[in-house]
Amino acid sequence: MFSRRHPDRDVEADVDERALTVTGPEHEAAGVKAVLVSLQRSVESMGAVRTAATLAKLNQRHGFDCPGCAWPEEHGGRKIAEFCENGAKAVAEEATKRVVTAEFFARHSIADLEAQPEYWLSQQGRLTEPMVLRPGDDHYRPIGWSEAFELIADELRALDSPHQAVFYTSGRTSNEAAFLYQLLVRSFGTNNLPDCSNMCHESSGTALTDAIGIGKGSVTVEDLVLADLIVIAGQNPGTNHPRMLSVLEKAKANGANIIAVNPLPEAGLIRFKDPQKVHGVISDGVSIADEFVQIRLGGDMALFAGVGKLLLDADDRSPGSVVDRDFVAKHTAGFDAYESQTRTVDLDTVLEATGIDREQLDRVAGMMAGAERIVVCWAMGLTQQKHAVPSIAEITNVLLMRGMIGKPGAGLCPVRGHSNVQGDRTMGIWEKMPEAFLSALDTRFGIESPREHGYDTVDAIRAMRDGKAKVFLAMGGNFASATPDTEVTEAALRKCSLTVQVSTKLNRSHLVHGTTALILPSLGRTDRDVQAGGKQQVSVEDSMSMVHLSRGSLHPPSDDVLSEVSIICRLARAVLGPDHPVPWETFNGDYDTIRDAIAAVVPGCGDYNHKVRAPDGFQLPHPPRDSREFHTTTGKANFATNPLEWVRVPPGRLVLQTLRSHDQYNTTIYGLDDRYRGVKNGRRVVFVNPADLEAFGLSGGDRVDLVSEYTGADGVLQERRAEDFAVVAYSTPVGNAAAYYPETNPLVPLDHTAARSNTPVSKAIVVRLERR
Ligand SMILES: Nc1nc2c(c(=O)[nH]1)N[C@H]1C(S)=C(S)[C@@H](COP(=O)(O)OP(=O)(O)OC[C@H]3O[C@@H](n4cnc5c(=O)[nH]c(N)nc54)[C@H](O)[C@@H]3O)O[C@H]1N2
Ligand SMILES: Nc1nc2c(c(=O)[nH]1)N[C@H]1C(S)=C(S)[C@@H](COP(=O)(O)OP(=O)(O)OC[C@H]3O[C@@H](n4cnc5c(=O)[nH]c(N)nc54)[C@H](O)[C@@H]3O)O[C@H]1N2
Ligand SMILES: [Mo]
Repeated sequence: MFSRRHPDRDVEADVDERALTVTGPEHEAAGVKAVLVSLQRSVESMGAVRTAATLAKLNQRHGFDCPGCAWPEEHGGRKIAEFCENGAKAVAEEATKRVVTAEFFARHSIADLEAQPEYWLSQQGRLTEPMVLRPGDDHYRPIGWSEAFELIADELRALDSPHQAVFYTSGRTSNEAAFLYQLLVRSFGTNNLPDCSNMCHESSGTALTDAIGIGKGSVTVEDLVLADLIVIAGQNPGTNHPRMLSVLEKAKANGANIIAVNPLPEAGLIRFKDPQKVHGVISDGVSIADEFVQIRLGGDMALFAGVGKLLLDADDRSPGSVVDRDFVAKHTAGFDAYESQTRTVDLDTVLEATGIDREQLDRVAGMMAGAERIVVCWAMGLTQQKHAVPSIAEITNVLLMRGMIGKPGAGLCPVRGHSNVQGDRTMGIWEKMPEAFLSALDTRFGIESPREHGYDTVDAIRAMRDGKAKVFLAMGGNFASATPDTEVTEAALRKCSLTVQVSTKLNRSHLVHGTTALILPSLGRTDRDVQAGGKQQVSVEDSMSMVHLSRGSLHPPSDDVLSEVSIICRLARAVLGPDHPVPWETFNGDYDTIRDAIAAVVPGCGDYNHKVRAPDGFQLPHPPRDSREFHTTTGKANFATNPLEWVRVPPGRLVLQTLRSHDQYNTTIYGLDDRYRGVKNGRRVVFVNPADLEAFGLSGGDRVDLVSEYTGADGVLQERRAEDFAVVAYSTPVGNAAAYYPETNPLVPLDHTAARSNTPVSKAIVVRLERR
């Protein structure tokens, strides 16, 4: 019944959105339904036997790392099944038996495929052989691997400068592949290494590096379980990090309070049933948030500034009870400036910016003042704002004042997205790696890495748009759909002489192509990887700096699919020639040799091959967490003082956030339902407060166009349009709306980026609704 799909037919994917139904949000996450949904999904696409074999290995010591999110596995004996509904969906998506063959591309022209939605494209199955689109041709056709590598090498060598090439990375790439990829790119002569992190947690890295000297979070799972107060701001764990919920449940069982700061009452934040536990399945579930702060979009900096002021007031009433004077004196710099600025914060402004009332602000401050071990978690609601960096700095200020860094049960917890996005950065995927890394790389390999900074994601789009970059290569991801300003980005990609996508599944980036285009199919996390030296394993780093091995075991979708490591090594040989000092062939044959190189170059990775083989892997050093050491400009943790910023709603307009439904992984759409928000059979919906609907004379179900309004640096008003969305009345602050990414990416102006991190502002776009 579940045999491999016949390649002579397309997979049907129902994309009819006319059947949209809206039932209103659910008030709890997971539970029986989640288990059933995940198994049903997996069986549909993988078959029953493959499902059982695959899910049994997911996140187990001798299995593979979940290609879903970057939430860590728990230590000390894994549960029988350490996965969640959405992890199972991510696995089913990759481990599907459906395949896309040369015959599929012969049947479908580019124009034909371009007319299909992203959902349909990904449902067609795994890519099975390298394909090329030659200049002027309207179909992808098969090409041999060697010929493909020669073609790329010829294009790269024909450039006037290595800086005319851009090398993107998405966050699923293993540490081994990431390390070799940056080595190839730097050997070639550029730092043009944009990655998905530029659109994701770049703001966290920027703020934390200033404040504590390292861009990573300072807590472990154990700290969350020990905390007595956990704040979750701008994150929807029920959908995006479901395994986090069982940790929150444990923390609550230990007596922790939880504050959820979010414009939306997200199901997982309100109530949760643990599908991993029998009692969870049958009980009524646990109430997660003790305090739900329904904040206005972009109000977080004001919230934490207001809390800071109230904490100082509380300390005045009982000196030393709130401010950790000892920690502040010994370990921090800049407290006096922070204190004098924060004392002047106007609480009426805070109430206006956040939209909450004074009683709730007092309650939140009271909880922050009374707790002994506080963890603050955040994700895209904080990082994708214009003032993301100062907002995260304000959170850090409050934790520093309370001495909440470098002690058990307390700290900063940016919750990462892609399963290895943090590891990729550790391995050197960054357009501005520090000098120490580059010189270690040069010493190890006898190369000369370029020193001038490269393009990040937004700058890479500008460079292609302006004709400064001509070759685009992506190690995974879906650049055309994931980036802002779709029309501008697509035009930029189309200007390239060559676009190359290393991918597992078909996506829009294969159809928005340069003069010549290549699709290079790669193995995924779940696939068996056998090289000259035998069966290989790779390593990954989770959101809490734990590094461990991952071994795929499934039969690859075809014999003509290469691992990312092989693709990089063979491409390097073609581009850099046989005399290049890096032993590419040795690396390709045995990944232990790559790990030896990582040990020599990457800070904290000494003895990598040995340490990564410990049953649960090893934890990378984190000086603030480990020993309250801060490698900052002052040698101490830095308080920040920034002018207070928030997001205002212009009259007659709404501020729109773009977010994920429960049935997608970034640009990969699993289905058309958002179960927790009560939406079925449709993604072109916009969630609006009923009072706004009334003011606009609209009602639920009406169809509208979303028109974004943005004034550029030249003072000229720009408009962008996304057509035909159904209006859904929803609980969101007045003036704030929400709609799904990537359908709304055409509305995000390329220049609308966060100060300093250059992250696209995907969570605050001024729009008007135009009735159709
Ligand atoms: N199943 C699944 N898992 C995923 C992903 C996926 O697409 N699907 N994506 C992965 C990736 S790459 C990432 S980065 C993470 C993303 O994980 P999240 O950051 O949880 O993802 P978003 O859907 O963007 O949700 C942002 C949340 O922030 C809230 N929010 C928006 N603006 C504001 C604001 O101004 N202030 C506050 N306080 N809250 C705000 C929104 O209401 C929403 O709850 O998930 C990862 N895991
Ligand atoms: N408007 C708006 N835009 C956003 C966001 C938002 O919240 N709103 N979020 C941003 C964020 S947080 C992120 S992280 C980016 C995500 O940006 P990307 O990482 O570029 O996008 P994904 O959709 O995760 O990429 C999916 C594709 O990756 C390929 N793939 C999957 N697994 C593998 C693998 O193992 N190897 C290889 N080689 N390829 C693989 C498949 O072909 C699949 O089609 O989007 C950003 N864009
Ligand atoms: Mo992300």
